[in-house]
Amino acid sequence: MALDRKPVPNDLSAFWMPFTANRQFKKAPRMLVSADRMHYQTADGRDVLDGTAGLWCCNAGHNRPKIVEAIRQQAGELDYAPAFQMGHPKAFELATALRDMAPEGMEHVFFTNSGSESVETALKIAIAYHRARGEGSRTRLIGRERGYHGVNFGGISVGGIVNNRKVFGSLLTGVDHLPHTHLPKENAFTRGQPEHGAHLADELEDIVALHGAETIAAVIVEPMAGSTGVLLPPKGYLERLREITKKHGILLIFDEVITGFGRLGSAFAADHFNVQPDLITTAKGLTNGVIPMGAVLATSAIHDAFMQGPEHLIELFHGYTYSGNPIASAAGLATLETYREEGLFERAAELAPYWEDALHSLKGTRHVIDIRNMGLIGAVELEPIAGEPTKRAFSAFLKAYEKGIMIRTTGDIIAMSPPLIIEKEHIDQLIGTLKDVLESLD
Ligand code: PXG
Repeated sequence: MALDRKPVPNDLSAFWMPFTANRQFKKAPRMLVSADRMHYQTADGRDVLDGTAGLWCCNAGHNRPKIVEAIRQQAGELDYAPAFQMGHPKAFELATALRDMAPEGMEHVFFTNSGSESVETALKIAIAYHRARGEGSRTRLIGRERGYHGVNFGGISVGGIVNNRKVFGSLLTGVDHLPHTHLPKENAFTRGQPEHGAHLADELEDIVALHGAETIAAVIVEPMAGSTGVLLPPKGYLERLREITKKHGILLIFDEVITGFGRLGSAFAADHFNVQPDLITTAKGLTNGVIPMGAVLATSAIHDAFMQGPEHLIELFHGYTYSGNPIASAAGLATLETYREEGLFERAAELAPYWEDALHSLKGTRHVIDIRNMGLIGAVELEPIAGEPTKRAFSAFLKAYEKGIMIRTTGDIIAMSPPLIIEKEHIDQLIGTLKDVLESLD
């Protein structure tokens, strides 16, 4: 049925695909042609259950009427307005709506077009903030091993994924890294936050002792590391990081590109863990993934540090052609309304125990060496094939797709993050199919 309406292109060569094995893909393409609520439809006419909310972004599911209509209407009313020295109402409305949803104290919103741009923006704001306050020596940025902060130069510099860094030259200077918090020996098969590892935050004291606090602008971490396999913060870890950063006048940036907008059962991870950062980066779920948009949330203390000097001068020399784009803003407003009207964050929290039980029922399944979960996110770690890391999990991904479920893999870890509208029977299907797939793998 899908085939006669949406033919598959017969030339795949021009599109250089992102983060994809291009040659392998083009020999056996996996083509999605439509989507509705919890399902994608493939070019060969099959339904595939979306176990990943696209790429962790379609938190309200697909083809949601309010969002679709808002985009349609906005395109016909005001398609584009200059982003610098001009405004349009929806960007201001969305900033206010975001502030109202954001953790206490996050009073201001800077719009970007992606998570990567949100990260660059936050890092630049952090450095410029210190300079605006007369602490121009604070330029150093601290990230963490196994951190993912997008693909631009700042983000890969503070990030901690070797393949995203090693072929791209010398990166930013003045960057250091905290150790990651993944301790499988101590914490395997923990439900929710692991017990062990809070002490790893104390490594920040060593970094401060090495470089001097007066050279450090900010620490950036994902409150829960998504891309490198759902690594949850050990109990007490984020609190400790907040304590140490505060003590030394260092800003704390939470990269909530994945954890924002209900993934953990609260609007933001900062709420969920009750730890207040200075800056929050977002994207993805802000527009339900439908139109590219990101945002950086900042406290008044940070914003106000820039609001000095003559009023006719630009306070921050930063921004994008599409910052607060009208159609993206309309999509964002409709998305936040959908989350609110349907109580989707609360729904995620309510479903979390069912999700947790379902995921952990995979303990004992062939190849499974760890399971991690929180809110509506989960990871199943597999024993790698000796000498061929990533191969087993990628085989699982291919088989799962054939059997009608979409999962993500990173290394030998399977990650799942379904739309927050998921029903219990979908969870059963997702986990049941995954079990069959794992049992069938070499
Ligand atoms: N920060 C975090 C924490 C992210 O997860 C980005 C920044 C960059 O966002 P953009 O919009 O520039 O892609 C991300 C993105 C995966 C996967 O499967 C994860 C992301 C993107 C694509 C795939 O792990 N995270």
